[in-house]
Amino acid sequence: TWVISLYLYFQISTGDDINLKLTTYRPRASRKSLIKENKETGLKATGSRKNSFVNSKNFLDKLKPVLVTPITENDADQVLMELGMVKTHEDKVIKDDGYKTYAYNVLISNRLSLNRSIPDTRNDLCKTVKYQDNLPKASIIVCFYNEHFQTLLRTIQSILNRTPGELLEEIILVDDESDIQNLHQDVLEYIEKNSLSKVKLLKPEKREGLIRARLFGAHKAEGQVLIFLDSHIEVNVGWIEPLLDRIKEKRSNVVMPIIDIINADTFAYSSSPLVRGGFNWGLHFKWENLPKGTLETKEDFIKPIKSPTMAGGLFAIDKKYFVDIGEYDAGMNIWGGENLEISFRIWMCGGTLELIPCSRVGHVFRHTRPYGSPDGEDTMLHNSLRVAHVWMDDYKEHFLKLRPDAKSVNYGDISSRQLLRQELKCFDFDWYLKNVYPEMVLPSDDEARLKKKWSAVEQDKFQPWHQRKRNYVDMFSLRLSNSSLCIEAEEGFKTKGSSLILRPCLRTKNQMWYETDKHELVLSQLLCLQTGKISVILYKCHEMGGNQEWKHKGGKNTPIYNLAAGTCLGVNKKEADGSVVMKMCTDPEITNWDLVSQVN
Ligand code: LR7
Ligand code: MN
Repeated sequence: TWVISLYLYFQISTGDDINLKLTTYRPRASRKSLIKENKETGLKATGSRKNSFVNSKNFLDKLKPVLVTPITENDADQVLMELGMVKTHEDKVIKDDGYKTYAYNVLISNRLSLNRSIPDTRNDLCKTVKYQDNLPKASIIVCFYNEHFQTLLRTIQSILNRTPGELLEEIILVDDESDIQNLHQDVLEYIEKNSLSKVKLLKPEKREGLIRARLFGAHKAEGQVLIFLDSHIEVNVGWIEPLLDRIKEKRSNVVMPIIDIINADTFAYSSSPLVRGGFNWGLHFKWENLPKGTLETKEDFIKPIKSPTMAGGLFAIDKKYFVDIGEYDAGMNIWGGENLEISFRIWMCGGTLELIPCSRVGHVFRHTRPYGSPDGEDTMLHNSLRVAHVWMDDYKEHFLKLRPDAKSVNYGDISSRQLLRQELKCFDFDWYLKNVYPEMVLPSDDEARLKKKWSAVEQDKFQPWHQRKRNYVDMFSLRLSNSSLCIEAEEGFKTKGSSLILRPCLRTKNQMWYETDKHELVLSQLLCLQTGKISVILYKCHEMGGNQEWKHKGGKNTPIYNLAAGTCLGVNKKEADGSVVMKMCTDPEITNWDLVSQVN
């Protein structure tokens, strides 16, 4: 592990990609003599953690770029932990500034290979599916505004690495007037230096917002199929074939991959369950469970699944069909609403919208959006009003009732979109609700009450599958190693916001930690241990990992690590009433802990 780690850091400091493949993992228990082999080079690293060696003098020199850096397997936690560590002041600045500009952990993104491997999250049956010959070629359109350089490059590399050349017409990057210094130039240089002949970098004359930027890209595209992707994604193996296959069957099939999760704090890649797109009367997109009976046989897990709406960012559509049904509403600004607009339009005007379970693409789900619109407009509201007035007939009243603030909002001229609807002879919204989305209920008082909580609702839309019952896997008190002091809540386990301090160990509720399968530490099954930059508090469990996700080796004398913070659980002084704080894990004074089981 240490050779590997050293190597990683060597590579990081030289700014190269991390080209190391760790293929062979033994279960944690039998890890004493683990072998790490780089398949492409045949180089091996063997040894225990304390004493490792490699079988070649020119180990570092000889490594050729390979497509792997597994970091999401359980056993690779160690590597990921290394990658996430904030070791210097400079690291901290990079990380903090990164969160401000991009709303995710760029420290980790910088350190990960652009060609890292990710787990194949498909159902096993997908591997046996045969697709038609002569699938159409795709133009992939990736718009970006102020995207983090390495993360954008990883998006591009993942597409190049996992898309058969004969199916890829081109990748069209649309730089939507990013104002990050040198970003445009750097991307251009990367394309030229690596002779990426299929990658084209374009730039509209002014900031257009993602909707018009996509239109700009689509108008330059030459492939038969358009695939839109966000700029912070990684496509998975075999992602494109099932999408193109379905479009080849019928050009009015609009298809989406399952959107896997790239954790914004750790960049760990994990599988998403099969959920479909819906919406609420505030016109916010939401994920929801599939109707009962959708998944009954084994085969159901790989069949296309009809979805009333799309999240927006990732889908494939026949180019001519895209034009025929009216592309996008060019009157929409910056961000929001276009996903419901195109969803309603596809269904109401004769197409279908489907999820393709065998196609998997990871997306960095951010907790916040790091940009607004240049003039401060609430573009989500502006765009939603256009959706409501063009497509929703009388049902728009439900939306308007929820948003009295919308009355004074100018949503521009919608006549050309109304004309489009007439010309396409689309079904009405009532048909859509009855035939495509019968599960949708009319607003109840409950939902009306929600109108004061829009921000909360918007947060919720992202990962509803996290909102399930907590699953406890262990229970212990946390004792400072070589002491008889334990962590407890200063203001009691029921107090949200309480800080944590050291007190003599007692078997009280106030010192009883429950660990969940998502690595949360829940004091007395109530509130979660949560890290700030330095402080540590008890807070409501949000079930989103990040600042509430703690890693440790178990047993005695283990550091307790928070990947999102890149730091470890420590104390300001090792005596009673000492405060629990976050510390550098490399601190010579690093605090280790004993997980003291409550039964013995
Ligand atoms: O002005 C802009 N110009 C741009 O080019 C603003 C954004 N963009 C780019 C941006 O760099 C990114 O690549 O547009 C893309 C989408 O912006 P994000 O990543 O900030 O949006 P999001 O992922 O938060 O939002 C989802 O909803 C949006 C509604 O307008 C878009 O449809 C996004 O594509 C969509 N993303 C997804 O569907 C991925 C899954 C997330 C969910 C749910
Ligand atoms: Mn996105």
